[in-house]
Amino acid sequence: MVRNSVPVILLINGPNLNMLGKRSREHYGSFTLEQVYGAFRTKAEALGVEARFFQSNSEGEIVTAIQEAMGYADGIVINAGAHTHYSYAIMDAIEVCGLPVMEVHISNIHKREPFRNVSVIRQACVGQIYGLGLDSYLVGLEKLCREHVFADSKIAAEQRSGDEGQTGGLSELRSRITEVDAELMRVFNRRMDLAEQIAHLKVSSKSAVYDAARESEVSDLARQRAGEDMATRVDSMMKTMMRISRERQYDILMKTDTDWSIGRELANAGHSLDHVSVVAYAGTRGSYSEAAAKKLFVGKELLPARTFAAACEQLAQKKADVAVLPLENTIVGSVDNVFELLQKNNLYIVRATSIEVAHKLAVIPGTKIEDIRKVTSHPQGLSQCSEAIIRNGWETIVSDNTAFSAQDVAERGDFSLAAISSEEAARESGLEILTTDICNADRNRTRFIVVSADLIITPDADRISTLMHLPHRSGALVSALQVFADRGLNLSAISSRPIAGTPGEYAFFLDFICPSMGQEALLALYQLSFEMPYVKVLGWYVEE
Ligand code: CA2
Repeated sequence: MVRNSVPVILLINGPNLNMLGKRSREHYGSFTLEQVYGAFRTKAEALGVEARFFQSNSEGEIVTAIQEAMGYADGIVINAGAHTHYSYAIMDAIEVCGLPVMEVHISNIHKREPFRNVSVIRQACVGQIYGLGLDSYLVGLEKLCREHVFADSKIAAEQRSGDEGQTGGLSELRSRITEVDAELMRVFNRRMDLAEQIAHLKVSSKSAVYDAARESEVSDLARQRAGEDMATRVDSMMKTMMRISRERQYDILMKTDTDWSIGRELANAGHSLDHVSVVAYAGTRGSYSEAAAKKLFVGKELLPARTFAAACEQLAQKKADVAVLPLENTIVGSVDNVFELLQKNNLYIVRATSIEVAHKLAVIPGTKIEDIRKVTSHPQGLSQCSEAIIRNGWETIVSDNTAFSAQDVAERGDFSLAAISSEEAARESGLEILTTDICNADRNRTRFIVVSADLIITPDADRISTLMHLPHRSGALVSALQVFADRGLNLSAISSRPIAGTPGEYAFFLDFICPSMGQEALLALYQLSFEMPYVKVLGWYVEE
């Protein structure tokens, strides 16, 4: 058999499609089958293939047409009409013919009656295009040619011409990709220009940038155009495109928005910590919080408090200017209730630091390790030393603070009780330190934050801490993070907490590296303040 040098594509239309344009315009539009043939022929010419046509209302004739196509065609586009949903004979014929066959439908069969959602021929076809009206035929033809007919003949040509051919093929394909990329850039820029024009319209009409209904419409259309096999990828590409378009729009809108509450709050923030003269901290002499407070505020008055909450209370009562609280530890993660305290007392983070936490086993002088039955410390201290506690079978007693636990041991004078505290706290209480490794890891560090009742953004600030409530929809966290990533901001910490009273919903604490009042961070916050249910800046500060 002598094959045509121009690939031949057969278009098959099944039962009732000869009636197109005559009735049922609601689902199938007003175009006729003749018009479909005309558009298909024009597209085929543009693609460099020859189009042939076949229509029948009979299943057997369609089977025969498919079998005969094996003798002259390079691919088939088929709208099998209602046979789509039940003709195993047509499915078998497609499978047997060995040609690439693209299934097309004028209407969106997946959004119609349940019996139309099923296509028994789908598994034998290379793809399925639906819901684009007459365009389904053209998109189907183009996809069939580009991804199957041309690709197959290219591979065959390369196989025929051996290694040399393969190298030439690769570089040619790459240069074609470069051309496509250039084309993509042009299209992308056009889309951004349109997004900008929309932004200017929205400035005057004061309407929202994010329009969920419009975005899902764009997504749906893109999925249908892409066909089933590429739908998810194309959808994710379109979502990225829409997010970038929104970002462009927010860039324009923020310039003229005087009513942005986070922006106002940031603009009214203080710029210096010079006024700080009293620093509250949880614990007593020798506690790790005291060490952090001394490191951060050299020579200032330090005000001890029994608990973290009591340290925050000192702020409320204006007895202290700032409070130092532990936030997270390298072994056990975040310190319970500090995030809650921040929210409850409406406090801001104004500085941070990290210190080495070297726990010691502190006992009444003369106590031997074998005498110990119980250990006492703050829950953090107990967790950070959990392995030694379990190994020795010690009972645990919870204390408000590691330094208080050392005081307790000294006051009780009990040889069977040891405190887990710093060396300094042990010394302060006149305890002795037993030389035994008790911490779960060699290096143990805790990060402390300085909190204040006012937002203070010092010029050396290099990170921002935010609190966000995310909507209950798939990909919400990713899209929030993406807004920062698109603006070149690096995520430096992330943690989440359930939102009290709303089971299944979470608050996210997200930290990003960015300079004081950096424009990119401001734009990201501006965008998210419209797109997320709740956004708060917890602080913009430096970590020493
Ligand atoms: O959406 C499509 O292209 C269909 O394949 C069309 C078939 C239908 O059975 C499939 O479920 C989906 C039906 C074509 C009937 O065409 C008519 C055209 C004009 C007037 C009446 C029917």
